[in-house]
Parts: sequence; C-alpha cells; structure tokens
Amino acid sequence: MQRRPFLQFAGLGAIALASAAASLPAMAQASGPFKIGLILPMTGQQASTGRQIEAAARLYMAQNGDTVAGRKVELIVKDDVATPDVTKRLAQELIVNDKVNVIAGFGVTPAALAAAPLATQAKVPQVVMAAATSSITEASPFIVRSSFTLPQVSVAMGDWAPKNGIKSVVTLVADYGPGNDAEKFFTERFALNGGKVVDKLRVPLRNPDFAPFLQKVRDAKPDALFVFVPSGAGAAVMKQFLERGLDKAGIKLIATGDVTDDDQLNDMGEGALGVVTTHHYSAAHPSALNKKFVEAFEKANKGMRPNFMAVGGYDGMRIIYEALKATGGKGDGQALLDKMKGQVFESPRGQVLIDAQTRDIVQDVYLRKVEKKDGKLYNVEFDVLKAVKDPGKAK
Ligand code: VNL
Repeated sequence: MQRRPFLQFAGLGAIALASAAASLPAMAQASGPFKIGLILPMTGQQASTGRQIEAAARLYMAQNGDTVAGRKVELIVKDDVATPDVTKRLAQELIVNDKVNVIAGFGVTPAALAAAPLATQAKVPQVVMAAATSSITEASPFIVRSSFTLPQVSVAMGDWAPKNGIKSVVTLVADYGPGNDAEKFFTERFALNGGKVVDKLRVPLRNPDFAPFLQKVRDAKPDALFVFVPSGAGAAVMKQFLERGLDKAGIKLIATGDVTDDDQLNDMGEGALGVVTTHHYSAAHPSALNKKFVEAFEKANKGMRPNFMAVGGYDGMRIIYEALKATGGKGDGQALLDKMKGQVFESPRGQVLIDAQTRDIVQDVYLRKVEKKDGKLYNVEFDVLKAVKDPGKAK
C-alpha cells in the first residue's frame, strides 16, 4: 500500500512543492523500490564529472546486483548542469515527488551546498561523491562524503615541494571553495616549511582564460607554479603552460591531481611527463582491486579510463548499499545515515574510513609523477601518506 500525502493531488503539485521548501516532511518509502536520486552535471563545463560518476554507479550496480536486502535499487539520474538553483529544485523534486531514500552525486561545491538544507529538513542522507571543499560536511548532519577534500591533498604538496628543491612558488587556483582551500592549505604548509609564496592568483570558475595569469607567472619566475582547477579544466592549463614556455623558463608545474586528471591525462602529450601531483586516486594504483576496477570500467565504457570522480561514485554506491544491508532494507534516513558512519573498506584507491564524527572520508594521499607506461600517460605513485584526515576540520 502506498501512502498518498496531500502533495500528490493533481493540480496541487506546484503549490505543494513551493510550500514544501519551507519544511520537507520525511517521506522516503520503507517498502517498494529503494530509490537513489543521483544529481550530476551531465551537460556543460563539468559534464565529464557526471559522465564518470554515472558510469561508476552503474558499474557498481552491475557488479553487485540491483536487489539489496530484498529491495530493488533504482537509480534516478538528473542533470543539474552544476548550477546550484537547479540542484536545489531537483533535490526537492526527488525528495518530495519521487520519495528517494538518498540523494547523491554533486559535481561541484555550490551544488552540494544548495542541496544540504533539504537533506537536513527531510532527514535524507546526502552522499557527496565529487565536491571537495572542506566545509561541505558541516553544511548538514545528513551529509556523508566519498570523494576527498582539497586540504587533504594540498598539505601533502606543501611538505613535498620544499624538500625537493622548490623554494619559491606562485599559486593559481579556481576562485571558489575548493580553490580557496587548496591555496590556503598549500600556502600555510609550504611557508611553515620555509618556502616563499611569491604571488597568489585566482581564475574565475566559468570559462577561465589562463593566458594572462600564466604570463604573470612567467614574469615572476618562481621555482614552481602550484595549481588547482576542477576536473575537466586541467588539459587547458597544461596546454597553456607549455605554449607560453613556462617549462622552458625553468618553472616547474606542481598541482593537485585534479590537474593531471585521468579522464584527460593521456591526451595531454609528452609535455605532461614528470609533473608531480598529490591526490587520493590514480588509475595506475597498483592494487589487485584497482586493476579489476579499471578493467571492468574501461570494458563497460568503450575504453574510457576511470578518474577520481569515478572512484568517488563507485565508493559512494558501496556506502549506500552496505548501509541498506545493515538496516535490513528499512531505508529510513536516520538509520541509513547511522550505518554509513564508520564504514571501513578497501576502495580501488586503497583503504578508506568514513569518520563517524565528521562523516568525511579518511584516506591515503599519494605523491605521483606523470610517466609513460605501455605507451600511455599515467600518474605513477611514488610515495604515500597513510590515513589522512581532512586538515580543514581542525580549524
Ligand atoms: C570540486 C573540487 C570540483 C574538485 C571538481 O571537479 C574538483 C568542487 C569538478 O568541490 O567543486 O576536481
């Protein structure tokens, strides 16, 4: 038997939806299909993130079945074009009309933040699979994160660079949450280790033109340029860096792994060889589990290589599946959330933990260098920091 809340009467839909914004009743279904509303940028500037995460979620379901604890799992994919107003409307529709048990995805920070109040009001777990600003998990007690944080990976570079002959740096980041985090946490650690930050540059998120910024870097002539740009923008930075001859001017490129993104890396050309980055996932991670994951992903997606977004999506599905199993298929928001907290498992990236206090992911962070393997470019890991918590939470 389906309960029919008043919202469902024909004609009242629009009005009901508007009033539901003020207070969303908890209305996820305890029987029938278990629904996951996956909100992703499927078009626009961040479309590769949506493509990677959807493919990974579908792979997880293909490998683990679409029935969990006796309930059929249904994935409802919605395109928010990485636009927070759209994210918010879609989250509301998914919760109120589709009665999803979980909302998931969230390609960029503003999208994750736009949905957070709805997760709180409706007591629906929100699994953040991509967005990586430290503060996101503090926006709702119903948020659990399967991706990473920028402080987590940037601090590692602040330690590595000064030990490897890099004494002066210019930073260049996309001017929004994750970029600000990357700049702050890299800079603080680098300075603590005796490094000098000569200049801090910020480029707009939308349609960035890197050329004038890179010219400034060339003129400043630091030992290295530290970069964060979101997944999808790395190839443009690499191209401009080489075209402007920064490498020939003796300036090294160092970055978070968002820049040498596995989704684009193999097309960046030989100029990318030797670039050192810090990140939580490489398609070249040499574990048996990862080899299986990469092979299966490529096979199911016409040779597309999984990147860190895909792993966030894959592990996010694992977190949801195991929580549903542990609740015996109940699907109640609070019960699910409680079983998401504290999960420990082996991911294709390595061992991970969902910290029960912060609901954020604790994971290994790797030093990697772009190298050629079997004729293809990969981020080859050469060092690791074990079990890194988000340093942003210590504030
Ligand atoms: C974010 C962070 C997005 C890192 C990214 O790619 C990324 C974000 C779309 O928090 O908005 O690589």
